[in-house]
Amino acid sequence: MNDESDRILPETKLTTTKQRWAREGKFLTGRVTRPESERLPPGQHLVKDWPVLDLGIQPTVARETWRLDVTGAIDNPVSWDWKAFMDQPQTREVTDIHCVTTWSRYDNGWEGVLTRDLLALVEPKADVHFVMLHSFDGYTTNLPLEDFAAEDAILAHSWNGAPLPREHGGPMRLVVPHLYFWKSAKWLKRIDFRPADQRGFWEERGYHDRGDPWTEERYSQD
Ligand SMILES: Nc1nc2c(c(=O)[nH]1)N[C@H]1C(S)=C(S)[C@@H](COP(=O)(O)O)O[C@H]1N2
Ligand SMILES: [Mo]
Repeated sequence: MNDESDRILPETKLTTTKQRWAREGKFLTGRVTRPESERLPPGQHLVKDWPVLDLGIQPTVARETWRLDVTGAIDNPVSWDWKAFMDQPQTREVTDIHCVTTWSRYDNGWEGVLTRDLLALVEPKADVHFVMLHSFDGYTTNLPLEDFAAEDAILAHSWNGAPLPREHGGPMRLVVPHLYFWKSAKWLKRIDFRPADQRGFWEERGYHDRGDPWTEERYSQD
């Protein structure tokens, strides 16, 4: 901007320091939270440890052979090896976990690729409304596109500063913080964009199609 009025603003030490903070993102925690009073969804209790829940198979997926395929009704299908995945823009954030078995865990630090950055790259076609996630253990789970595209949904390879442990879905899992944790597929291998909804593993077995913890969408009504 070369507007004259810009130049007569005083440049004090404080204003230049504050401009630097804005550039550097100082004090940004990356945290996405509700007011403390609304932080724990109904029927949940807090845990400090991190429980492991899965189908009993914890696949060993080496980074050397790992691949992520992004398929379906999209303009630019991708198949990433580990390097290609790590070459994508990386984001850090801190979010809470809410499991349908009633435990919640606060302040989990994730690092990985935001689903929004993936969406910008693959460009789903206009008729895409759902996403099906496929994992290396055979697990599947489905999401409406808007939930997959939440601003804090992330393809996470690290937790609290270290590589995501295998039992929690390493080398890479999805994390969708605003839904029950069964939507957060561990050991993710394929993301499939589709016009129509189809139920995943738990959704076929009595769990809710969407899984919003704030309205206790725990079980399916039909
Ligand atoms: N691939 C895969 N992802 C999965 C599951 C699974 O069995 N396989 N279980 C889901 C369920 S029911 C929960 S509660 C969380 C548990 O994640 P955690 O073991 O890291 O706590 O993973 C979800 N993602
Ligand atoms: Mo779960």
